[in-house]
Amino acid sequence: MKIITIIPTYNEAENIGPLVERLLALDVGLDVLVIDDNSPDGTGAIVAELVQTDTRVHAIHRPAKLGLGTAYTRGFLYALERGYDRVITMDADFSHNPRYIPSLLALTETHDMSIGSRYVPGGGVRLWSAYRRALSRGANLFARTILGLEAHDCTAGFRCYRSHVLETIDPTSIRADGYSYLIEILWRVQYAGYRVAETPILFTDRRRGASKISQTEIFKAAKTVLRLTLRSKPQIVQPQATNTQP
Ligand SMILES: Nc1nc2c(ncn2[C@@H]2O[C@H](COP(=O)(O)OP(=O)(O)OP(=O)(O)O)[C@@H](O)[C@H]2O)c(=O)[nH]1
Ligand SMILES: [Mg+2]
Repeated sequence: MKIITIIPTYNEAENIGPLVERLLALDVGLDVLVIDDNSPDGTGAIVAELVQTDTRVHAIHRPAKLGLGTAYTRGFLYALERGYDRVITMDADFSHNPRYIPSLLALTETHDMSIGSRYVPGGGVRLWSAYRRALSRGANLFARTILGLEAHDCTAGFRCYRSHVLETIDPTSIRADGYSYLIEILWRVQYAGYRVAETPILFTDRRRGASKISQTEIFKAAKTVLRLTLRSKPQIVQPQATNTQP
């Protein structure tokens, strides 16, 4: 089975080397794809060096900060073109601990998509301010009640998709960015009838580097939820269901 982990980066020079090293040391046989948006701190050069030293490391260098959503989409296309079976996404800042990857992968044996979730029993957040906690909780409550999403952590970026899911939902047509992108993709996946599972994770605030979340990001997420509410459910042809054991 071919597995790829997509990591979008913007100013993650201190994190990307150690993270890639941890990922490659995992006993699951995965490749890594870093999508860097010409980070001013030189993340791109570090990644280019990693590509030279290990054939499992791949990189896409984009000319400017084009946003998290389009970075994911670019990565999904790369993975689909090259026939990967599983596509994992994670942040570069060690908020998403690589040790959860085996559980995420295991869940995709019986489900079409898995989420590393802060909001299921056993999961949680560490080192987050009360403000960030409230914000994240609020965003999820909003998405779950208004959009009827069943997952408990709808804004989590730590996910694993079976590749046929990405083919069906066509990420290139998603206009939303950042958290909104994650909400929209989950919305499409759920309403296409795919099976989504969550595994608890302990989410830790970024170890190093600067935060990129902004007020604008939060307003954008709220706007996306409202836009999706007003739209009819996606008309996606029912895909081949995953063959699950009773
Ligand atoms: N390629 C690319 N990556 C991005 C962009 N914005 C953020 N990222 C990366 O996306 C991941 C998530 O972004 P974070 O800055 O950690 O966002 P967050 O977790 O909401 O907030 P903090 O951890 O507090 O900064 C990280 O790996 C970032 O480096 C972007 O415009 N382009
Ligand atoms: Mg982060």
